[in-house]
Parts: sequence; C-alpha cells; structure tokens
Amino acid sequence: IIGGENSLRGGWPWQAAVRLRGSQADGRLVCGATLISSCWILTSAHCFKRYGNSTGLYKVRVGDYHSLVPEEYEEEYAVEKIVLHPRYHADSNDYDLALLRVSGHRAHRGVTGQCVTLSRSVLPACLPVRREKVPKGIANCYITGWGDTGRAYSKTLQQASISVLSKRQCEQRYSEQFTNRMLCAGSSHDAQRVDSCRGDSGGPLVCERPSGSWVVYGVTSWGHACRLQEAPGVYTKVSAFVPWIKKVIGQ
Ligand code: 4AZ
Repeated sequence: IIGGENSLRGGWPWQAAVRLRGSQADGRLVCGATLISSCWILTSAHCFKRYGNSTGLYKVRVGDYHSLVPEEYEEEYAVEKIVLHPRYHADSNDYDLALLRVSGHRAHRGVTGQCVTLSRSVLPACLPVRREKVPKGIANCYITGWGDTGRAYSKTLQQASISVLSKRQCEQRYSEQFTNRMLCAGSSHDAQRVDSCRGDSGGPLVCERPSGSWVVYGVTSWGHACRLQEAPGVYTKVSAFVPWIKKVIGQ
C-alpha cells in the first residue's frame, strides 16, 4: 500500500496472506487474500501465475499484523484446494479471481465444521449481494496489505482510505482493458496519494455498509503503475461473481 498508515492489530480480521511453504523461500509473501468463511479465502487468480497452482506450494496465514513477529491470534493453514475462475486466462486481467479452501485439522472440523478457528481477530468479511453497487458518496472504503509502500514491502499491515471511481472515469483511463468484472479506485481529488501496489494483489477492498457490516467489494488486481493519478488501481468486482463464489463454496 502506498500512502497508507499502520492498521490496528486485529482491525481487519478478514485479512489473510498467501505465502510460500517449503525449504527454499518459506513464508515469502505471494499475495493478500480475504477470509470469506471459516474454510474459504478469496484472492486473485494471477497470484498463481508465477509459481503455479499446486496446493503444496502455499500456506495461508490469518490473524497477522507484523509479518515477522508471532502474535496471539496468528495461525497458518495448509491449502486443500485452489479454484481459479474458469474464464481467467493468464494473458488477460479479466476474471481475476480465485478461491482457496484451507484445510483445518480434520478431527477439529468433525466437531465444529470449521477450518480456520474464528476469534475476535479472525473473522470473515461479508460478500456483496449479487450486482450490489458500492454505496455512492457515503461509502467508507479501505484497501489493506503488506505490499510495496514505495520503498519496500511493509512489515506491518497497512491500510488506506480510498474512493471507488465511476465506470466512466475508469474507462477513460483504461479504455477496453476495463471490463464489467472490474472496479477502479483512487483518491477522489487532487494528486493521487494512495494506491495498492506489488504484494497487495489478491487482498481486499472493503467498504462499510450503512448497517455497519464490512463488505469485500474488490480484490486487488492490477494497474499501470502505483500511485499515478492517471492510473487508478484496478480491482476485481466481487459483486459480479457472487453466484460463482456461492456455487464453489457450497452455500
Ligand atoms: C501488482 O503488481 C499491482 N496500483 C497491484 C496493484 C496495482 C498495480 C500493480 C495498482 O500486483
């Protein structure tokens, strides 16, 4: 996140991270992600372009704030399944969405039906309803992640307040590369001060509903650069995928 600030510990309890597992680069950040139920996290499909989509390469960390300091609610889980959106192709940014099923301890799941142990600091975000629009004007929206701050990846989870821009503004900048499966977001006025960047991909763009619930409207996906006023960050529009997500996660 560029132009953000330290979040509060436990402040974004659905924030997850996909990290490498194994002897070589154990723990290296691959992408951000969002917990959407006890067993499923939402991330972007392009996260699996570099290392491939075999489950054994990855683990999911939840409840984290400082990436190098073990914390009370932090836990890691193996990945049981990686489901890329069937219309995603590695040569395009369209349909940039993936679902990961995390594997809990089977005995534990047998009793509770849970995979990830939910707590005050580990909770799923709400999904939008099908075709739900980001509430205009009043929306309190944030992007979060451990990605590039302009100098280096962040050790602490960063947050930045951001505005979802109109379709017309996004199309003006990205023309036909911008599709109905995307949102774009930036600062609403003046020079752009905040943006997502490398390492934030896959993570959430959440907004608060008037009722106080937090909804994952976007998944950090791509952009022509970071923090260019003319190049707002592009996010996968979650509300366009609600039937697919529900079908995969089975509810
Ligand atoms: C990336 O490389 C990336 N400013 C993520 C977000 C944006 C650009 C690039 C948007 O993962």
